[in-house]
Amino acid sequence: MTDPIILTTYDWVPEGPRGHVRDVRIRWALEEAGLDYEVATTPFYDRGATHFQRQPFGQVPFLEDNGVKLFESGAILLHLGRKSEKLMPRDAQGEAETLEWVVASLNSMEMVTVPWWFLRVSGDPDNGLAGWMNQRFEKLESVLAERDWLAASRFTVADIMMADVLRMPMKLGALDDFPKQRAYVERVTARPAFKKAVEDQLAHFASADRARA
Ligand SMILES: N[C@@H](CCC(=O)N[C@@H](CS)C(=O)NCC(=O)O)C(=O)O
Repeated sequence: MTDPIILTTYDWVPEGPRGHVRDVRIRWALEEAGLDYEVATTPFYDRGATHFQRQPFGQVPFLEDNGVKLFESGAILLHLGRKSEKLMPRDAQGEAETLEWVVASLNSMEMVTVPWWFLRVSGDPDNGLAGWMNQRFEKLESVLAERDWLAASRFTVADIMMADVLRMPMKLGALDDFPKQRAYVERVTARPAFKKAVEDQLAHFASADRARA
């Protein structure tokens, strides 16, 4: 008998990041896998010692799975991948491809997309990162010209991570010249588990608004 997995996110966030707070990646994977889970909260404004013990940077998400505690959305997705074959194949090559593309999503793509969009929404649209970011988009475009899914010729947690990383640049028009990536994001986010994850996150923060009113 196992307890539900506990996913922690903020108790409230401003309007801007709603739908994009990184707990959505984890909700999405949990929904895909059909794993039993509950959502817990930690204060957005008053980040105390308990929060920093669980997430050393005072961020979300973090997870507890029957005594196993971990932070970092990539680590959490890979942990869930080990729990469910729906998220990660069991053959060695398929698993290796899933691992490499989860890490590539974070360390080759998100490491430039986040600074780009953060500076852009902070009032510095010509922040000089677009050229570097576009080099990455050009390479990924070639990859996605040849396949529907990043790893193992099937949906995996690598697609959750990459599609979620690409969502904000796409929203801000950065993928306008990259049709394969736009089609990829549309294909992956058409999955019912993604739609439920976003709806649940939006409902969570809307209910926090009502509680604060
Ligand atoms: N590398 C971390 C990044 C986590 C992160 O940036 N979380 C955001 C929410 S999406 C956050 O907590 N931001 C508040 C802050 O950085 O103070 C991960 O992937 O889990």
